[in-house]
Amino acid sequence: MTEKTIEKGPKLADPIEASYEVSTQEMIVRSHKLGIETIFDRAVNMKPCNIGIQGICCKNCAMGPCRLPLPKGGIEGEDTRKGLCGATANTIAARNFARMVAVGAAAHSDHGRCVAEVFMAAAKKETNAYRIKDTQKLIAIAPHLNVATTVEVDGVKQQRDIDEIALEVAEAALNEWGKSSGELLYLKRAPQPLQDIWNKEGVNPRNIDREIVEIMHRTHMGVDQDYKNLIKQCTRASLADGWGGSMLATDLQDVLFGTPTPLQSEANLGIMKKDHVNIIVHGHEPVLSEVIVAVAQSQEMLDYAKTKGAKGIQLGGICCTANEMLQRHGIPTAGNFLQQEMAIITGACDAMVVDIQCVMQNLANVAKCFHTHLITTHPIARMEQDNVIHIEFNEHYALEDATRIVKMAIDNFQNRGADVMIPQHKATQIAGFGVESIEYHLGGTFRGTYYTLNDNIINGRIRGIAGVVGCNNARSRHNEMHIKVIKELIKNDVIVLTTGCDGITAAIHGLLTPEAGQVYCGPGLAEICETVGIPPVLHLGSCVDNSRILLAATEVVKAGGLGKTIADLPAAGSAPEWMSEKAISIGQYFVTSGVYTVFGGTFPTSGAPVFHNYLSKELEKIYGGMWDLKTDPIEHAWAMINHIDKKRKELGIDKARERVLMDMADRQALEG
Ligand code: BF8
Repeated sequence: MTEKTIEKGPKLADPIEASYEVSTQEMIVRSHKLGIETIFDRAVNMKPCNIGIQGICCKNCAMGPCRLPLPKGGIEGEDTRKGLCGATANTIAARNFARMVAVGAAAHSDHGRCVAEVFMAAAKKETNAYRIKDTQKLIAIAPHLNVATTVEVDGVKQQRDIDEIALEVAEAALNEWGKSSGELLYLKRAPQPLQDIWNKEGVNPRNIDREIVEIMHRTHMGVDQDYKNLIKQCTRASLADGWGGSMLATDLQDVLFGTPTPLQSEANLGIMKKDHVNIIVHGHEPVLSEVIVAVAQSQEMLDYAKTKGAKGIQLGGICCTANEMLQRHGIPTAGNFLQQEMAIITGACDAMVVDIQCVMQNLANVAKCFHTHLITTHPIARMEQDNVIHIEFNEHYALEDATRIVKMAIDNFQNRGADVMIPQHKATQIAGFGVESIEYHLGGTFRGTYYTLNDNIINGRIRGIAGVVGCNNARSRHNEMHIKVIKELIKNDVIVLTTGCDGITAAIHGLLTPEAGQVYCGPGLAEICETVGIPPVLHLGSCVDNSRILLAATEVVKAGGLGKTIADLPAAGSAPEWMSEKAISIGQYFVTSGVYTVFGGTFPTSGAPVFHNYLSKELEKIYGGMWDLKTDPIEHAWAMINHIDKKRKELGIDKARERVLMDMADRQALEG
């Protein structure tokens, strides 16, 4: 390890102000001692552009960038701000917003495409690294892709050959990215009234790629200049993400690698082990990491590690690759987005294997200070620094690639310096929930439906459902918003579904155990957690698995008693520390699926009040969902709870909360 002094930026981050989480604070202190700069230091030295942050800087042509700052004291009367071409603040903000949706939808969907290609290779039996694992899920999703699962032989219905179904599912799925006619097939999985709205508005995606390309065209200089029309296209592209690329990614991953079921694991930097080879997988696409897990657990590799003086191999994950490995294999989580540099700064990371998305370029600079092998694996995500090793993923040679990577990490164990500091903090977590397991846990084996969940919402033990998801953002104190928002929600009997870095945060702070119910929840939710044995915060996986939340909400609608569509449910969404363009795409498909969605931090349209107002008020009249921004965590949570209470009132179940002990007559009166 070489010690370096920080050349730029005289200020260092205050560890306590930078993070709400102790092991991260410890690693920030260590980084300062070692003279290693991290994102936390850069955040205190570089302020964001105040115009860009409000969405009112246009750099879509070489006559600009045209910057349209809000006048001091706001706008009175007509908003006369214009770019050189005459583009208004609304047009500029809407175009910028649309491009964020396009990038976010592209990221999720391209991930889904890669999985579909691996799925195709597995279906054709072209690779020995993958096979169709969950045939039950394959049979469940096939009809949604118009693939028959049965065939009639001599007048008797029989199940079709699994290989044939898999091949047709692979073909139908891949077709969703570029078919020349029709609409996205998975839209039909949504509640009918929601489909009716999409049909009426004409926002049904035609295929996944087309909607993203069309945003890029429409936002070129001099094309779409009507913010309402631009938002329609945002809706198409975002629905192509949530009900398309992301949902296909989730489904195909489940079929290939197994549908998650609840399991126990651990979370935080303390999962790394001093006497083990530590391999961290980081990114989003689980296709190579799945094979790395299998190889690292093989006896051959464990024996090899012992020959190098290690007691074993410890795998850990960062970001959504972590969530994928956690939910299917119980691989512990090393940290969330803002902890990626910290995992290397422990000095105990023998290899960090990265794929796509949310991988900081500074990892290479941090890795240079240690023995860590930083290995990029994806053809579309390489790094320029010369200490980075590139081993390109190919589904046909995945086993060989994974073996090479694991061996490199083992060989590197002996190069570890003496100065190792692994924080001791880690927490137990129960993760791996999904549409199927919620049905099982809250419905029981006999009923196997969402009836019990609905019943507990109707009787008021559960006040409502919140989806709290998304990133960390170095502009706010790491993890603080996430935890304060979640704690306020569960304290008020709102059950939380989580994905992405929010899920990791909840795990690290001890909210993913059934015992958390007794400590942090209101009496109703605490009772459910104790009776059913679930945590008050259910971890549903990675960010593409937000599609699981859409389907869970649809199941709640189907189970009855809580309205006819997602917008009727006592439910709300939140991304308290968002930073990624993917979050904007997710938010847009939640809003246009009927969910009131609150973001923390900043919102990239605040400099264009008319357009901003359209997103935060007018969209509700069309889709039943709308955007909101709340920067204070308690206000943020209460905006969601108030929305939930509003929906309870509209459903006529607000009285039930006041009288939890009801007799049969009360119930009949309520139902009547
Ligand atoms: O897709 S929550 S920081 S890791 S973008 Fe990235 Fe945000 Fe984390 Fe997963 Ni999602």
